[in-house]
Amino acid sequence: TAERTRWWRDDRFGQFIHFGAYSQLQGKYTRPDGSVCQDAEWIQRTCQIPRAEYEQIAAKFNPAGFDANAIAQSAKDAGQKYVVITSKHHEGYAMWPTKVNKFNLRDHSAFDKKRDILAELKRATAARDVKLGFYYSIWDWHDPDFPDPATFPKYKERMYAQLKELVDNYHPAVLWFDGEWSTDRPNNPWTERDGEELEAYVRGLDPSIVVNNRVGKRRVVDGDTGTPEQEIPDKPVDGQLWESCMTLNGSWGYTDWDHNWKSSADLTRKLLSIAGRSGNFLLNVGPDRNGRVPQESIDRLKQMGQWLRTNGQS
Ligand code: JFZ
Repeated sequence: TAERTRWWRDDRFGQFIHFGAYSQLQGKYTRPDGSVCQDAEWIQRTCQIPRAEYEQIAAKFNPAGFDANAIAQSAKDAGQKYVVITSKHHEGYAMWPTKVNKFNLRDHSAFDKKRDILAELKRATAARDVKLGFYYSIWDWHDPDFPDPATFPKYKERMYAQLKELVDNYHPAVLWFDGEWSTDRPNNPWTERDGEELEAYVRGLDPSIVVNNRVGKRRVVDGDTGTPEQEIPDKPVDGQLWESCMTLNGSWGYTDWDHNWKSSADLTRKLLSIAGRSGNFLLNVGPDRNGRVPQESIDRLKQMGQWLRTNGQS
């Protein structure tokens, strides 16, 4: 762990990106009766969007404005040394051309068939000496084999195959797991064994990948890094490395209604407070349906970078 996490412990500040088929809705779903339901990356569940309709929404997704160079440059300018993007969130939609299923940005969208945004982001970050990692949800709302204990092993095989694609094709520096806490399988939860096995699998694919603790249920012994969410802990749990992830407003995925932006002064104070406690800060942006990062986010990252440069921290 010490060797593997050296860069991560030095780098301190990263950019989280929540981007998926849910971004197409931009935080709003209009029900057949005309009433409006709001949420971000959880919108499918919160608003109980029928599966077939959600698939139709995903089929229209066309993030033509996604600009990997602009994103990588915004990270660079902010003083962020790594980027972690959602490769697959709970909705089950893969943001790369996976061969495991068709529910992905290549095969199930209105997007340019020649483009691969994870490959674009890999190139753009590498060119700027910024590392790239992937969020990957164990919980999958789209795969019918996920909730049923009898078929779960089949889902697991596909999940393993997808992770192998991600590692072999993009060589991520981080795998940021989530959704091991799924409530769809109350009687057959993600077990300690499942977590141990998945972590060992990832280590076997590439031992240099930094893995977060949500890979398993044991939180402290699993993975390399703890993941407090939207909070700054007083002290690390059992000496574990940790990374606070936070939103710039109140949402992970893009919404057109959340204007509750934190100030750049507040964000800079948070970064310093986290770094002072030897933690990492993973600060989130959510591109809109076109793939564009909101100007409010860009401005805040820029201001944080300016402060860091002026005060000799970057
Ligand atoms: C998860 C996701 O459900 C959410 O959409 C977002 O991606 C966030 C970064 O991660 O939400 C969580 C996960 C773990 C905890 C709380 C919310 N937790 O451990 O307290």
